[in-house]
Amino acid sequence: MALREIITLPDRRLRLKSEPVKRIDAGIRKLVDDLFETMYAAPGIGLAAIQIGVAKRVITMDLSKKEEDHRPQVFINAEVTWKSAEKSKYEEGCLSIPDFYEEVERPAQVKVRYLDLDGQEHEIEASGLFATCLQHEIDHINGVLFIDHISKLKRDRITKKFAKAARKVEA
Ligand code: GNR
Ligand code: NI
Repeated sequence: MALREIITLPDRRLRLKSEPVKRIDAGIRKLVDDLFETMYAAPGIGLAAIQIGVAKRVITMDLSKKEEDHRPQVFINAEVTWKSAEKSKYEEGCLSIPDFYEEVERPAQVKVRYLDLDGQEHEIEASGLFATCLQHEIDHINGVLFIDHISKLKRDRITKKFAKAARKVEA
């Protein structure tokens, strides 16, 4: 396992559309291990491979509470197959947009189709935080960030802040 660096705004790789996984081999299993190590260390409740610079449709997640045992989940080639008309709001954050939190409105329930690490296909229905996190991570593998779902005014403010911070580091 290896701890990997999480890429942050304004890194343009965050806007890439990730490629489907064709074969679940040792490379993919290593990628999943690295994602878990990096996600737990951050700490975060979900992580998409593109956040460590790998444009493959691989997502890890663990929604267990601190007091509970780890409940690691892997979603390969995940896609939303159905969204509820009902919406819900949740205050989101993103490891690739550090220290910024904003309420995001999304479908309250979704159905998601994906492959597990054995290549078995599943279709699940999610609600609550699970639905929010799945949509946040599936957005990542499509090059979409949670700030794309907030007002343009707030999005521009945060985009500019990160662009300016990056220029300072460079200078
Ligand atoms: O750790 C994370 N917390 C979180 C909180 C609300 C909605 C989504 C998330 S995902 C985030 C980790 C992350 O950036 N995943 O891409
Ligand atoms: Ni994120």
